[in-house]
Amino acid sequence: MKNTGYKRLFKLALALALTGCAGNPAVKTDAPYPNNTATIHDHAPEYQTQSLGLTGTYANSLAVQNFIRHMVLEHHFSESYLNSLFSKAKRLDYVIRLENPPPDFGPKPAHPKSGGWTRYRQQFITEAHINNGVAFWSNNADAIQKASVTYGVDPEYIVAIIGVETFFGRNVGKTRILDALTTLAFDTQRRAKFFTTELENYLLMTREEGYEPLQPVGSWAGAMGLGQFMPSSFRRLAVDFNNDGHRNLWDQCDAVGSVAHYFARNGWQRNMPVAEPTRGYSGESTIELGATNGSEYWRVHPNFKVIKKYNNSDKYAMAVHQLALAIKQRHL
Ligand SMILES: [Ca+2]
Repeated sequence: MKNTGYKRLFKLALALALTGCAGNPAVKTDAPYPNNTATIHDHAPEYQTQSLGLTGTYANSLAVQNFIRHMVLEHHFSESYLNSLFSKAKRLDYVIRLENPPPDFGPKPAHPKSGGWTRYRQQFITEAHINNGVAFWSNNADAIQKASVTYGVDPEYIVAIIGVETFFGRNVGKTRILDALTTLAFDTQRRAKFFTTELENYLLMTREEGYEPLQPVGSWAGAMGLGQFMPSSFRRLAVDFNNDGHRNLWDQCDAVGSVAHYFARNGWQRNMPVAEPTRGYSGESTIELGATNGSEYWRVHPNFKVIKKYNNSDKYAMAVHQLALAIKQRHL
């Protein structure tokens, strides 16, 4: 076993030396991922045939029991292992509150709220975001260049997404993913089906990637890493961009490659326009944003819609676009 460890270390060192990905990171993130490679089976010895039973918060939840049964039948997880895992899952009240905002009564306004865009923009188009974006780009120059060429994505948009999502890795979230997704799947209604599927993907992801399921942390909604991927996106689109044998979205290099891959798979076209200001509303490809001093109108292109695949909001996509341009201007 020792020999395997050394080989792995050697391979890791070689991969880092070749790619130059991990050198001089712009920000240091606490590692919210396991540093061992134990698989899920290590915790579920095969001789354990007698069910240990479900205890804890979800001891009497029929929905959790049914979910465990599904994972056993469909994906051949050990029942006693999942019982033990879900016995440690916690119901998080703040997650329930965030998923259920107070209802918005009244008719939908014909125009966006005055000032809504201005306030949103002020959160992301800041000196700190621009300067840290330039630093992130410099510190990950090789990876960003390689990702841009490999996937055909303009580099400034890779940087800007990571800036808007997690302030370049500083805010990757502190909620245990297992707790977040268990709470959302079994203690909320609105998107319970979606989150149940994400929980299923999460357990599969931990098994495939060798994560200990109680360890990864992220957003209250279960998004992970610098690019805030949900588990289904992680399984489909994350890439091992530093070639160390693991897809690790808390790693800057893997995150850069994975965000670019996400964009490519959603149809990004390099060197094509994203949006430009226009005067007034002129049909399908115009959006209206509520600024403090009146509405702004923008003509948007297919790349704008690709950004919205990441987060389906005009304000979000416009913030990514404007941050990308600001970072690029200062980087050059
Ligand atoms: Ca990797």
